[in-house]
Amino acid sequence: MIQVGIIMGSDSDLPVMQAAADILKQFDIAYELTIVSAHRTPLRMVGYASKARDRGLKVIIAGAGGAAHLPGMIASITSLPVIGVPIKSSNSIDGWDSVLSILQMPNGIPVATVALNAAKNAGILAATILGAFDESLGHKISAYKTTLESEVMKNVEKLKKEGWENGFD
Ligand code: RP5
Repeated sequence: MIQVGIIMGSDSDLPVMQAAADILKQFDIAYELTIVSAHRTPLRMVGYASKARDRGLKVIIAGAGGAAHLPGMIASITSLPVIGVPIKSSNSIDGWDSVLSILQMPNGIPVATVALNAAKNAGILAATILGAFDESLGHKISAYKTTLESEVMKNVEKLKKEGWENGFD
């Protein structure tokens, strides 16, 4: 059963949003992915958000660039958690427009905003939300974090071998 809906304002967002799909796949979480534009397909946006919970989705990841109204508008309609991915798109002023549009939501309508282009983190956050209610998924997320730690510790050892004094261990 599909648990996560990944939506984006344009097909030009796909190269960034792909990372959310990739990490969800890694965690064996079923997802769907499509284009929903707040400005170009407003009725589709309302339909998607209104039906999401009844269709069985648990979390929505929404990415958009420029005047990025999609995540906030989806959050204004659905009772599901919405994770927003600001995208540095071709119409963006260095990504700031998108970051601020998604981040600075009014009281009452939160969007969990990740960093610019950080679709991978959006996927991890979606998995973490689902993992709060699913022990086996929770274990997978813990294991993933352990691999991150191991990678850093490998590099700590590598720097030591190269002769850098870390003064700690
Ligand atoms: C936003 O405008 C989309 O999310 C995309 O990031 C940006 C540019 O869209 P295109 O002109 O490439 O379709 O609504």
